[in-house]
Amino acid sequence: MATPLEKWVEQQAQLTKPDDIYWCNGSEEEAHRIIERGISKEKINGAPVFSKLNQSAWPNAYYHRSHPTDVARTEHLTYVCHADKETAGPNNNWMAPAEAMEKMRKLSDGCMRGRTMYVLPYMMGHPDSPYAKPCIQLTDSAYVAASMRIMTRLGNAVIDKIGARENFVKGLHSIGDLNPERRLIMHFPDEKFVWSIGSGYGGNALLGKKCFSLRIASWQGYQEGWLAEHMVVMGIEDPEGKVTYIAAALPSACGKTNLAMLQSALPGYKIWPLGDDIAWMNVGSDGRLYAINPEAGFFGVAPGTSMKTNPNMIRTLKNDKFFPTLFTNTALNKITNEPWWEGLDYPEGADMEDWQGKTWNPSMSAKAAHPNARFTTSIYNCPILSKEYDNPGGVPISAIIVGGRRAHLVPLVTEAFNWQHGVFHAARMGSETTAAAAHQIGVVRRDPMAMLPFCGYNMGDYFRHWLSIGKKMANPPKIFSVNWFRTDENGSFIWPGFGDNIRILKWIIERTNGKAGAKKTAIGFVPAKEDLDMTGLSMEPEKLDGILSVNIKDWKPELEDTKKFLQQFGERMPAEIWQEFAALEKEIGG
Ligand code: SAT
Ligand code: MN
Repeated sequence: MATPLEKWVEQQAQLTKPDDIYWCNGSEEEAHRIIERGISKEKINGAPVFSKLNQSAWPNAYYHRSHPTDVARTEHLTYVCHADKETAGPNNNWMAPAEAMEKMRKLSDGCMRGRTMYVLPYMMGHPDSPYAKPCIQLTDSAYVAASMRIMTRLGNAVIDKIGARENFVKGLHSIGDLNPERRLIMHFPDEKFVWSIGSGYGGNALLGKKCFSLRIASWQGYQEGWLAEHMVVMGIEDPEGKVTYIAAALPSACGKTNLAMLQSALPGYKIWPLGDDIAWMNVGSDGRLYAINPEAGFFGVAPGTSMKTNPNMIRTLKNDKFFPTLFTNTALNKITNEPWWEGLDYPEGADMEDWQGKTWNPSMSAKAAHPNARFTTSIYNCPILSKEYDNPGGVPISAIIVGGRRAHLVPLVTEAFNWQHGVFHAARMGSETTAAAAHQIGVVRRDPMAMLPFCGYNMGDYFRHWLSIGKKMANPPKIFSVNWFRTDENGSFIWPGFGDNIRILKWIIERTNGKAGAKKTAIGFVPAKEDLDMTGLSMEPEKLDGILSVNIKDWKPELEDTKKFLQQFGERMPAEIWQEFAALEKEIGG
């Protein structure tokens, strides 16, 4: 007798009409075959899905160009289909589930004709973790199939885990005709189902990532009492060998991957990453918050990544342990057959093609790599991976960092007075937009907890949920906000960032164990110049003072903008958040 899983796959095949169906087992040998199909059979925009890169410089590496209209998440085409609009909240596009299903059924009828349907059984989280979830994604893209093997724990064992269950996590993905007019990413939270058509790019197509592990999982977490967050998870080892774990929320393309594997500028400090994008967090029986990274790979922004900014990422990309590593929409040096992007030294004698395959040279004003060009590589390739990564119980979190990209106003680091105040910090978080999603770049958008595009339900309820999680913990993490991105009058970054961010992390972990000093300001505790370890970094004292100071009068427009944002959530926004707002308003004065 067919299992519910087999029946479901069969039903989707009847609708989408692939030429054949292939059940993936997750083996390396199979991954080679999928890549091979992408080289010799499947095409995107008339060109092969993959080409093989220079294997001695970049072992296991393959190159992919996505369709030129399909280079970033498309938030305006992303819907969360709860039974009612209020539950989805003003932070989501909403469509009634029946209408959405009907629309998708029409778009999907025969969409896999001439292609193979890959059945991908994958786990989000370690299979032994009580927090892990068995999932199935169907896709007609070799690129997506190969990427999912990197980004998740993919294999046959998941089929056994699902067994006779009906309520496994489901994803149906087709690249369709890649026409943005027929592109939609639909979420059905109560059914744990994501249905995506018309895109082959990252977060739109690798459905285990933002679609399931954030939008659907955040809704599950809300109902079940845990948190699914857009956060880095990392351990920081001090010179005595003590490791403190932290989680950090920064919007897409604000340096989460660089933070997760930072190479310390302070001697004696070491970083042990567990994840660079997603954290699932549960309250443990000891009253602390425990985090796992449900993913198994990195899907990071290539431009700006170099031996100077993130040597550990370059080492990860050059590691040949786990097959394959993918480069998407970078430039390509035809002479050496190596990927290239802005931030790497320009190779002498290069014959460069840009991300669209057009001849390029450095005198051109356009970028060679797309600003959202990505690499996809297994977390097991990371030479500094935390030994706790596969711990099914996760790691205890001592500090939560929230941050954004702000050229002005917001100090380098601020510690919230307490959990509730920290949730308010997160609620009013803003960031200047980047190329990770298709919209105007560089305008401030409120992005609480870096979750605005990923919270699968009303954000007013989300803050209430955060407040209630806080009440469940005897020993909650401290909450900090950071901003590495202040610029001077010439538009240059004031703080060096990257490896020097360890100075801020050191202050943060010392605040969690009462060792570091701070001064109290209207928005929270901020380090005085002398509270930061500046050993080996020369910086004009006035500049450092500038990025550590709070001129509360300047915060008026910020507060007005915050008010407008919070008001959208009406009755759903908890009174506690408005209390914190009122307290700050009072500090700013009329
Ligand atoms: O495209 S993804 O959503 O996977 C990456 C990102 O925007 O953070
Ligand atoms: Mn992200």
